[in-house]
Amino acid sequence: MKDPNQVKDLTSASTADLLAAAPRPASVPITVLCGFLGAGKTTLLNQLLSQQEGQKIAVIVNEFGAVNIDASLVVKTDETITELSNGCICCTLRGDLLQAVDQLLAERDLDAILIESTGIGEPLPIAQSFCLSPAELELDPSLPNLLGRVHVDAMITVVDAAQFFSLWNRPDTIEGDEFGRGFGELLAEQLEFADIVVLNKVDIAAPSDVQQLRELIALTNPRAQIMEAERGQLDARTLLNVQLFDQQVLEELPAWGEELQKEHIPESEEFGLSTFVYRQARPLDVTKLHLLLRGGLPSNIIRSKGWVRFADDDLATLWNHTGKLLALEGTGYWADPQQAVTEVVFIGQHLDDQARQTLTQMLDSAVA
Ligand SMILES: Nc1nc2c(ncn2[C@@H]2O[C@H](COP(=O)(O)OP(=O)(O)OP(=O)(O)O)[C@@H](O)[C@H]2O)c(=O)[nH]1
Ligand SMILES: [Mg+2]
Ligand SMILES: [Zn+2]
Repeated sequence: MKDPNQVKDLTSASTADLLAAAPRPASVPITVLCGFLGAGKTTLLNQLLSQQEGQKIAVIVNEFGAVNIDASLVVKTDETITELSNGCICCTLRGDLLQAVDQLLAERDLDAILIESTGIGEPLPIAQSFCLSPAELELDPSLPNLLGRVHVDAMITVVDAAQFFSLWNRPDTIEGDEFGRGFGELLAEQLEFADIVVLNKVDIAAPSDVQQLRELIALTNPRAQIMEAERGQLDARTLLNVQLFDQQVLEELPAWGEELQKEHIPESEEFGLSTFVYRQARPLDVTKLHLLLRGGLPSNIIRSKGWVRFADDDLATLWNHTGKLLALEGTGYWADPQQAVTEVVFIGQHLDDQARQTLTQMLDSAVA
């Protein structure tokens, strides 16, 4: 039998009361991993995912190059992995980011979304994408509005503590910049708008560099939590669901409004960065490649990564190079050795036809 009081209550309730009583999907927390090329974002992402048993997590991996190597490196669990390639989610792929998140929300009930930015992405515009409507972001107003459906939990910047200052002091400058600024500009922004800064690679970093980084962050972003890590090994409870992002604090910074007003030139353009993919179907000779790499890569190549197929084994070898460090590690067997090809993505400055040709000739000389 119906309770007459309940019927009466409902009929007298206002529309607002009824809406409030209806189950509302909770806003999904988003954690964004930023940090320069090769700092250790994917390494940290994998550490975090390995600690999330039973959680429904979606992962978005953004690569500046046309080939998404990172997506193949994210640990295989039941997480959905969305690949956004060939651009940057802080600028050229902003609309794609909104659409990707909207689609994830439509497809699944989620506990969290983890996003890995490209190494040249800026945290502030990425955060703004989840704080403002498409119209406020001056994007196509028909793009999905995520307000109220997601919120930023924390912006995390990963730093290569071993190579930070060599990049910071790199003489290359932004073309035409009246103050002669270079990569330091981007590195500073990545530190400035982070809620958490992970000083990674402390195993190979000079203690004086780690200390200097702490001092720099204390000066430029005193509200950031600083953590030191080796291969991103940190307790996920200190990084996820921490509610450290504070929109109000950011809104008060002059940079918030400036970012919305200025024309955002993609960092790739600003720093003259582009990518080149080397592909080779014939297997490489391991000794030849090692000898060739002993001389180092051209200094205009800042980051390179991909897969190498060697002639004498069926191991898929991961090529992972950042700044002055290059690692070649066998990570497992090719799913189909007949189809295996060497594919390495190079990210660097001045990657014109001549530079591409030089790289191609160099690597071709290692063909078995
Ligand atoms: N020695 C040392 N190497 C590390 C550490 N963390 C990561 N690496 C290595 O650094 C290289 C780059 O790591 P990734 O996690 O791919 O870096 P990333 O920031 O995701 O790189 P991009 O996505 O290309 O910008 C890899 O060869 C890692 O194995 C660390 O703490 N110590
Ligand atoms: Mg990565
Ligand atoms: Zn960008």
